[in-house]
Amino acid sequence: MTRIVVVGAGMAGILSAIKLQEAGFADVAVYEKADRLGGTWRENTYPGVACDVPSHLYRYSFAPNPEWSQVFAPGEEIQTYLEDVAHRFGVEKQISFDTEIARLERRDGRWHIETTDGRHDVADFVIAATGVLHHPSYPDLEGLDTFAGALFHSARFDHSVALSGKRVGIIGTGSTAIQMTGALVDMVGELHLFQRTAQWIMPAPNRVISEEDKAGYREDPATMQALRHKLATTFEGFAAGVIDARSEQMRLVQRLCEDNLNENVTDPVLRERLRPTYQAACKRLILSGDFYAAIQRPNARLVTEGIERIEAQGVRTVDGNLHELDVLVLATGFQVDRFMRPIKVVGRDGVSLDEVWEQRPSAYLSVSIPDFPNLFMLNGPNGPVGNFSLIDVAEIQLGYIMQLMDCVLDGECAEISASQDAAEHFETARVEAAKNTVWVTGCRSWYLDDRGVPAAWPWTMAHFRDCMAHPDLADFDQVPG
Ligand code: N01
Repeated sequence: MTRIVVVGAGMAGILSAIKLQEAGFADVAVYEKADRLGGTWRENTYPGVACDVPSHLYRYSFAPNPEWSQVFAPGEEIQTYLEDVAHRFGVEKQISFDTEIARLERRDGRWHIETTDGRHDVADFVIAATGVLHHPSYPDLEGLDTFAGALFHSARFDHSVALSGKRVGIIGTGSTAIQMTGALVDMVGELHLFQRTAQWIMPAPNRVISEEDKAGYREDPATMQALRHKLATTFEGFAAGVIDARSEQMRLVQRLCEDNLNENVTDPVLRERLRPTYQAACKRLILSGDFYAAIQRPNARLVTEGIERIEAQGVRTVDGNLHELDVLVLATGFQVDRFMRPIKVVGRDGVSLDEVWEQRPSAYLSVSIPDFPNLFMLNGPNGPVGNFSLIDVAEIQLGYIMQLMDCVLDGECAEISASQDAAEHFETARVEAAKNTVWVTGCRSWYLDDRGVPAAWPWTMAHFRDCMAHPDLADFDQVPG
């Protein structure tokens, strides 16, 4: 019987388990290092956490949900949705919780799996569903360990710390910090937001979905489908805009963001401190309906002076001021180049993934790595990470991966992986196309790799769908059994 191991029980791992079960695979194991499924939605529990893709778009195509409470559902609701879907489709039993994989090794034509607690398994295929925004990035700030108050990363939010009336600092102004600012400002005594780089904010109020609308979606799912279609069209239009920095869509986004800033921040000094000096959408565009109001509350302080060091009492900025704090939250993002790592992955003829990815991660069409046969990635390197529903992306990738698996299962070959030539050709084309995108118009962001090349899909969603519809088998090494 074909054995398949899925790494990770987040959104993409659950998807894999469901789709593999549907396709008749009876021997599927999902390894999850935590004690609960949910991935990013299990880990990010900070106040204000919500998806920045509308919920009617961020859901499995086979599990529409008429119950979303808001346009951008809170994280907890998405976590419950994922748990509910896993339960409804009966895949929870396939998940081994508290089981972290330490090593994946290709030996004797199969994948040998070793867990951190010394267990072993063997599989014919491995699907890595390990996520992108997973490993917290901690800032390299002097004195971080000397802070006397509570200090934690946004993805490790410590809910045992009482915030009411406290002086709370947030380092960072990415999507996380912006969401947290709106949620915390009225709860805390003082909120100090440490901004290294200003952000363009696209106005996007998080409207509550009425009971009447929900009843309509329940009674007539076609209306929900129509809404999803409308949202997808809007997002794909935006995504088509970001790959051409001079596009009409980018001009519109720029204007909407400028109007938002000009019309909603009254103090001209604060307004200019909040005004970015780069093109809107160069960094991942932030959607928010409450940030400007929050940062203008009397107890909110925007700190734009650079951080000199962290001291026991708070944050010392380069102008010599000490911003005294009780709590410091690091909303400083993620190490986005990890993917399956720190798992030690050893492919054909002993080749190690750490060596192959020594400079930076790459993969043919973001799913397959030369010399790592029968191992595939969902939301792997350089895929469509920005401005799409990652659930849609994973569903499309999984359909492609299952066609590659069929080549083996139909006996056409024993192992399949992208050829070196195809992977190099894809990478060259991707780097070339990325030159036109808004992501390279002069800002620092997590989209950019060590060379400053966007580690993202620089084409349209339609092109992604075309590429992923059917594998071009000429691009693959197929080793006979
Ligand atoms: O992280 P980020 P994030 N000193 O990398 C600053 C997704 N997301 O967690 O801009 C001072 O965007 C850094 O400053 P700068 C979404 O895709 C999704 O906010 O580099 N500051 C920046 O402001 C998002 O894009 C949802 O100058 C330092 C911030 O930290 C992605 O996650 C919700 C610093 C990091 O911003 C990541 O967002 C929220 C230092 N030493 C987020 N180091 C959902 O939909 C870093 N910074 C679930």
